[in-house]
Amino acid sequence: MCRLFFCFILFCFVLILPGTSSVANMEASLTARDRVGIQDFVLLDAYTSESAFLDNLRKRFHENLIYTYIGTLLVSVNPYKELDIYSKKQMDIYMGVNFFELPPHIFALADNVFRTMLFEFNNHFILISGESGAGKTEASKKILQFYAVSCRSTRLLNNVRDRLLLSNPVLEAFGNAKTLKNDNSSRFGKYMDIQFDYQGGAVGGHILSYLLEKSRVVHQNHGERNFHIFYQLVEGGEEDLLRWLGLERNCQHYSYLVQGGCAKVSSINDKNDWKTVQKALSVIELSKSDIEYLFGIIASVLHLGNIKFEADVRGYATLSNNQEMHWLLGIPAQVINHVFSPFSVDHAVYARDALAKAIYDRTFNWLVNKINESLANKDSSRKTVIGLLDIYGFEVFSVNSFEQFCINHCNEKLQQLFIELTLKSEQEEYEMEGIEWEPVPYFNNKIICDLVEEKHRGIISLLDEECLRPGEATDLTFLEKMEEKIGGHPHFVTHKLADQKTRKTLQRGDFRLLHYAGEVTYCVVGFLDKNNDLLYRSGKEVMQQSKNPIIKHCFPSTEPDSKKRPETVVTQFKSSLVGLTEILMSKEPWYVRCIKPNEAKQPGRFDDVLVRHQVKYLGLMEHLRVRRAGFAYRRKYEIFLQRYKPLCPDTWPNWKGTAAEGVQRLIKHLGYKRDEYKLGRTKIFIRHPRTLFATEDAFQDCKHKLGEICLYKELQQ
Ligand code: AD9
Ligand code: MG
Repeated sequence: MCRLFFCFILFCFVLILPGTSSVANMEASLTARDRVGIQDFVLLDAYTSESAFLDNLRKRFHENLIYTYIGTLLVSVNPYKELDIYSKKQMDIYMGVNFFELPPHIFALADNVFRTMLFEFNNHFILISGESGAGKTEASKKILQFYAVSCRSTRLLNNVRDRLLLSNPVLEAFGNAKTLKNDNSSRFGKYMDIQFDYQGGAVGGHILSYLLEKSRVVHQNHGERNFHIFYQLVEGGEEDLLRWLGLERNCQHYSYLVQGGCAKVSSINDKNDWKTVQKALSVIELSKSDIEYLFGIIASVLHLGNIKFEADVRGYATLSNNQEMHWLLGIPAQVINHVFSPFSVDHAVYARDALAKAIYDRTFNWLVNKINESLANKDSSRKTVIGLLDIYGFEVFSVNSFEQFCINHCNEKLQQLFIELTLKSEQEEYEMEGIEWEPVPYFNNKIICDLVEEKHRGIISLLDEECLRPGEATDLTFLEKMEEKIGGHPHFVTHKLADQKTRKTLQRGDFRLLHYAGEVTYCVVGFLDKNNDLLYRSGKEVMQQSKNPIIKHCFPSTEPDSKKRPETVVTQFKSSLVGLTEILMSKEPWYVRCIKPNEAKQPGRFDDVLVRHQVKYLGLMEHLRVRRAGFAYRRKYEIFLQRYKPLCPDTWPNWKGTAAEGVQRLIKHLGYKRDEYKLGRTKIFIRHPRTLFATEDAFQDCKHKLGEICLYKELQQ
């Protein structure tokens, strides 16, 4: 326990000691600091200089040292190539070793979160952020793999471990896709709790998913793909299976797969991935029939996309026969016909796409629930959790729509949380504790969050209002409403409101938001439609008649929306983000900030302008300044005194006065220098690690002297 405590304290600091890993050897052998840079920005001499920060990051990147600390925050630069630093051997090296002893690594962070959780017996989360393609999903997988190897193992626990690990390829197959930014881009947000027992065994898990980008099912931009699973099935599915599903082994045959013009991607092996997913599906306890029904649905979506309509003599849509889909969904052909028959051809295409999106989206949620059932911890004993948050990163395309608006707002909210927890609350704590403090200025993006989500006049409210006026409102009236209500906002501009120079860069149907991470121009077309997300009642009713149990489950006949208007997409998303923030705020935070070194996804290229921009908007310089100027360690007087009181005859074995007075007496006895510490209202703040190291060393010595009895007593307390 003492060892753990010591580890924890040391973790709060950073020292450079010679390492032993291969990364460590690499760093050690390159003694010239000039060459490999510094492994913690806190130790950088010119710590206020952005150029020095960038130089350090670049130097390390070119030496394949992709990780650097700012105190306990880990900065990670995507190497865009496989590095030999994630092997089992590397995991062993980082396991149970103090944070400062080895070069920065995602494993070091994972290990320390784990040990802090065990020691303090409380809940933690790791927030992994960065823009699309920066390496968030890879980082979260490395952390999970580290826990899978490092945590206590028994046969039972190994089952949980395997399920946790294999939930990843399944969710990636169904929820990730190739975009222009990233060949394996997450198109949903994922928060995963890993639950540990008090001995550190992984006993269960739970996943929350956020807003899947379902429009991708029916439409992909040029250079992008649909969700991986479709291509995996068509490319990798066994002959028998494809025959049964009525599918051809040719992606070009399916209109939902060819719009982006890149069904084949060199970095993706759909055939192999299919095998991985098959294996994973069985480990997460999907039954053989579940799997058959699941792929029946995936195939039906492809068939649905190929339905063509013709106008009959009265102008109503009629559809060509599509036998496979009918029986895969277990719904008679004439009943499906009925869904589209009262519409015009255009309208029928719209209804068809809405149905395909709904089917896929609900099946995805069904899958997440299934995974959760298999991860559920049956034992009710108290447990602690480490949460991993890996969401879709900030993204800007040449045309940005409702989906980017939601994704970027989600990133804005997480940046706000980061600011709240690090820059704001840290500085507020000094103020609250009465510690003299030169405030570090920082940009607070609350103004942008408010612009989007403020009641009555935020963009979300205005959008919802327009969605309440069917028939009257259009995307353009929504734009006008925004111009009217938030026209003067410094982070909002449209063609009409812009000055002459800016106007040239905007179309009439655009609005531009100045996000924390940069400007994004959104095309307003489709906002109302996507936010309303109408699924025709007839479509829903027909799905309820399905013989496919997954579909039946996903379209229950008792849906609460029959009378009440369902919440709009953006409002649901907004509430789920509030829920997420609450989950996170109740836990101890740790951060991984991922940086994308170039837009070309190439190894060895470090684009200064691009990286500088990310360093800026991720708030890394401000974070560094607060870390540098602040105090590395703080503890409540009671806790500090409790541990170190044996070091002073006045406080040992019992101190009669207040804890604050006891601590004063104690540190006087220990000879703390005046500038090394500050006494707050409820806590002692210690500036440098070395001061506390010395105290901890003295404590360990003293403990030996006092012998086992003392140790025993302490453990009992
Ligand atoms: V998005 O917001 O989901 O679009 P991410 O998740 O930030 O994005 P991802 O982790 O998917 O990005 O990384 C993109 C690609 O970069 C991966 O597919 C890898 O090819 C590459 N990458 C990222 N991190 C590493 C790494 N540590 N080592 C090697 C990496 N390659
Ligand atoms: Mg991702």
